[in-house]
Amino acid sequence: MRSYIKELFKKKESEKVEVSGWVHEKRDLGKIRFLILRDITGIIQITALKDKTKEEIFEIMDKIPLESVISVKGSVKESKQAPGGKEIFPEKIHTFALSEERLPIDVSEFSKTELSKRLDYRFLDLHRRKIQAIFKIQSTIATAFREHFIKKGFIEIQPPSIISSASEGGTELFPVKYFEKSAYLAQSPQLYKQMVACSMEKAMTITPVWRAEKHNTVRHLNECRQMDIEMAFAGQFEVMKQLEEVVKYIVSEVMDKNKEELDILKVKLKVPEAKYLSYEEVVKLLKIKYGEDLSPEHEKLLNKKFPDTIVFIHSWPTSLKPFYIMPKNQDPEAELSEGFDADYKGMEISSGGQRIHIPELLEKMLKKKGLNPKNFKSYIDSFRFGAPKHGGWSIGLERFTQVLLGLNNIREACLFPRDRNRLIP
Ligand code: AMO
Repeated sequence: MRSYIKELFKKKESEKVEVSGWVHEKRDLGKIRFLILRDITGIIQITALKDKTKEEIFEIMDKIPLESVISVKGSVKESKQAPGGKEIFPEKIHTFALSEERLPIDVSEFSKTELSKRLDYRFLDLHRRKIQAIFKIQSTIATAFREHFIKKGFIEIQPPSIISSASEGGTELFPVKYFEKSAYLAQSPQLYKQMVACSMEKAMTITPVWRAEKHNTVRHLNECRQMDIEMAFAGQFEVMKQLEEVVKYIVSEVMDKNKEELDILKVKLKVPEAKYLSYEEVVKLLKIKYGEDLSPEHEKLLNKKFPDTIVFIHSWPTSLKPFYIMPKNQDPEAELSEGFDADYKGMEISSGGQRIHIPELLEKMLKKKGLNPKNFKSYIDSFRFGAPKHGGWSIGLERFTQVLLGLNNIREACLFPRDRNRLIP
């Protein structure tokens, strides 16, 4: 029966084993052949000595192209030189799938193939241990997020992906053909999670969203996944506290569950501190113009001042926040709002705040933003039948993975990125 490579390191000397995986590396030292076999749990050395191994096995080890899939039956040997201290002496090798001799990208540990070429062959790029480490960690992030909020009594919701009008001002929409109506791909679960919070109180979701922004940056995708919460009877400070707690939990889970992956990526983590500053305090601290958004340079500066800290910037100007964010004192003329952003390691990871749950105020704020309340009728109506104060936020899953692991480009944190120029694979 097949064993995973990780389990082999617990086996006794001379124990018979069978392993399957990909040919990771090969070396020919005259009378010895080394082959490194890889599966999802690790790598192990297969060592064949000319006078102790069948001719046919030696031949297969000579000819088999890198990344081919094989299974090896043999016995475990202790070895000081082998990675992990154990190796296998092969008695039988079976070839499951031959790879083509010439690989279109370099998949070795020190691969220098540029990102865009790697993404053209992402399916092969995913053979690399470094890349696998990123997505194993991303799986921990999403699982920790879900676990944390389920334990707190949140319900997981599945919002629609096809919507009839914009939910985030400022970003563009992808139109879709929807029978006789015009429809769009969802930019956010925003309006739906609010409706759920106003009935079922505590909602969470991990869901894809689409943004038709034309710019091409290292921190934006046109399709990304968002991890959102929304809760009733909460203002911006209550939901920021929820964010602080979950980010700390996610980081501690990654530190605990992904030691090997962090080693492979050479990333050292610390559970972050939290700092709460108002927008006005940040304007003074960074000497920026009041009413301006933070630039990437400002975010980096903030990280220098508060390293390993989630920096919450609360009470933003209404003009810089979407229409659904509550203005201070429920006053449509208020300059400041109950909206916030959270920065970590020099980049925005999340934004959110308290929402408007008063239909008349919502209509006024929509108009102030140049939007037509008629297009939001059912959303506005949802607050006419018993809607409490509520708030929430969203963390971008790929953005958070990028930030946590210090990746230069968000595309590294997305399995199959969709951007202006990329729809394949
Ligand atoms: P916002 O648009 O700020 O807010 O998005 C929240 C978080 O989602 C991630 N994100 C993105 N990641 C990659 N590519 C993109 N194009 C992209 N756009 C956003 C970021 C960002 O901080 N509905 C509100 C949230 C709320 O108020 O609950 C919203 O979507 O990490």
